[in-house]
Amino acid sequence: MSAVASTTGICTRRELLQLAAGGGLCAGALAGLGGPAVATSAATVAPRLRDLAAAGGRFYGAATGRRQLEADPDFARCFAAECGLLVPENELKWRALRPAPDQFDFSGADWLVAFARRQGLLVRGHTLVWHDALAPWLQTVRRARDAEQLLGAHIAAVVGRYAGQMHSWDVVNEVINPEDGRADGLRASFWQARLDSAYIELAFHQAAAADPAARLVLNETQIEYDDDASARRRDHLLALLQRLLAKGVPVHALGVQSHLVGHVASDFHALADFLDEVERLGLRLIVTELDVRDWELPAEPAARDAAVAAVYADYLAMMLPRPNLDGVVTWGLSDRYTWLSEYGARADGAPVRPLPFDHACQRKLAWSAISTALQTVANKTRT
Ligand code: 9MR
Repeated sequence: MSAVASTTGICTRRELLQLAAGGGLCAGALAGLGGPAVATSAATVAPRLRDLAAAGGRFYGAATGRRQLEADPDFARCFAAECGLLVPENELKWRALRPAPDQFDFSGADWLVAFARRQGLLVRGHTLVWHDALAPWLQTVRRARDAEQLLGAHIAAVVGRYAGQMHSWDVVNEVINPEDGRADGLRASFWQARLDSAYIELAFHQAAAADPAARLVLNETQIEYDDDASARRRDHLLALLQRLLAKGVPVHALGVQSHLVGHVASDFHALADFLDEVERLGLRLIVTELDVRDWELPAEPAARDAAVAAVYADYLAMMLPRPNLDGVVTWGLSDRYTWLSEYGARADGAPVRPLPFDHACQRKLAWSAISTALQTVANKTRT
């Protein structure tokens, strides 16, 4: 059974669920929740997620944006204190980087990479090839030859600019979509239409040439649950990874996005079996975009937080001890800044609470769940 523990106590998953149903708060759940790690009094500084992760040979990090860090010093302090890695949430997408066919705008990404360097954080690059957030002018590119030239030059320029500074790159993002009806399960995207599935190999080879040190990641979504749709995606994904590796394409890791839902209970056993196969292929694993959507959970914040934390606990109990896992990234750090405010809004209009820190950048039960899972791995590493 997974549990949310801390230095002074432990809160089992059952207690979290009782809490979600309106029960009282257990002692363990409260420990470590005194606030963000930036508190100045030594007495209130609990271990930070970045240190707990490092003690177990993992990293903990989060996605963020220049505007958040620049305009909100409290948030920036909390981010730098708690995270060991930063992912630009939008600044490295084509829409941000490519205002015109012959132009690059690196201002946002450069700012974030400089922030990370000042704070001693690793950086992950996200993302070189995606069907979404494309530059609008790309739609005028029709010929395969032009698309290939553009993609190659884009990757050479972007990956080359940050060569030696990136822990890893999401080279291709969300390329599986069986709903599009292709036999190989690949998504019918802009890139697929122009270059057929060759764009995937091309992207990995180009990225490897531009930065031989970065871990090259195939990042995928909606593969986490035990339902038929996820199972189909996992089957196509495994076949794709096998094909790429058999051809010598430099894929180093699978990114498991991990956008989870609070009202669906799971022990993630189907995902675990799939990840066993992926690890047997010799690939590393990264949890790249973890958050827990709370839109169908009760309105009362304490109950909601407990249900969200139980999902974090169950998921990370399966994920974190995996031998090939590099680390965990949450898609945002504080509920103050999350894509789910827009894309996962609640019917009752209450602000969403999917992340480890609340709107005021105070630690929540989800923080305890992550910290416990990290601590468990760190303890095993020591013994
Ligand atoms: O969180 C991101 C949001 O701010 C953007 O508007 C959106 C479109 O670019 O992308 C969101 O991030 C996505 C990530 O890049 C890929 N996986 C799904 C994420 C959530 O939609």
